[in-house]
Amino acid sequence: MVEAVETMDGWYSLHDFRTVDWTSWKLATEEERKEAIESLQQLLAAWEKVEEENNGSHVLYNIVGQKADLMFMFLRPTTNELSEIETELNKSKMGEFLIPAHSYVSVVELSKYRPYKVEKPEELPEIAKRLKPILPKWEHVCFYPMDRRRQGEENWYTLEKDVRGQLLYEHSKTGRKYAGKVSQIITGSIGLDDWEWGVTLFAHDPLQFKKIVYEMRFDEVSSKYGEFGEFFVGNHLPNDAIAAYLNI
Ligand code: 76R
Repeated sequence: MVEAVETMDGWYSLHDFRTVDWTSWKLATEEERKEAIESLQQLLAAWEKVEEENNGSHVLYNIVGQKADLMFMFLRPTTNELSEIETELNKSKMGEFLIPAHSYVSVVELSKYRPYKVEKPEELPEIAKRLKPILPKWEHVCFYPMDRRRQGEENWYTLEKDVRGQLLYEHSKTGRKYAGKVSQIITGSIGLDDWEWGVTLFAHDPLQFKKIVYEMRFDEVSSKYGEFGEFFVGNHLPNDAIAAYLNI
């Protein structure tokens, strides 16, 4: 029988996409808009405190194109906290002007394809840091979900573990060429959301998303076994740029 791989799982993740209801935003009074921006700043300040205390992490990006306007990505130890955050945002004054556009639930994942010398590698500081990462606040983000193919001869789930491990090792060699240019967080979503993995990439230059994804298309693990969902790409929205972004 084909052996599954053991995974190391870290913080739960919520990608929360919102569209600004620009019509009601424009109809709102100056005071209401101010109150709404302040409510968002308050939430961000509270989430920053969580991040400083290493109990989670978050980022906010402005999505390019019509799929959404904003993407929040939250990492927390439990799905309850993610749900609370989502509700908190909905209840806030800003929430009155945010229409849910899309969401994705997953958990930060590393697999144990390569052998580790210790029994509990998830406790090694460098691994623990990758399972519970402080999200980079790089200028650009790219998010998309993906599956491993299960069709005819191209079935990832009938490949032996060492073969899958070898293919992923080849894949990682392509990935490493982008060190410093692209930072990736792989989140597992089997049993949690519609696709099997979420891919979140951060870059200083959005062209690097096209370069890495294109180059990886030729790695066997993607050319034979990769199926991809919808792509979202965005620009970092730092706290001090939110008011200007919403200013009308
Ligand atoms: O353990 C590690 O993180 C190192 C080896 C590695 C694994 C096991 C690795 C390295 N990846 C692994 C697993 Mn990856 N990765 C993707 C995508 O668009 C595409 O074609 C694929 C989307 C990108 C861009 C990317 C980048 N990787 C995985 C898995 C889980 C598969 C499974 O278990 O079946 C998926 C879905 C996936 C997808 N990967 C790297 C990168 C980069 C940049 C690296 C090098 C990171 C580094 O070494 O610093």
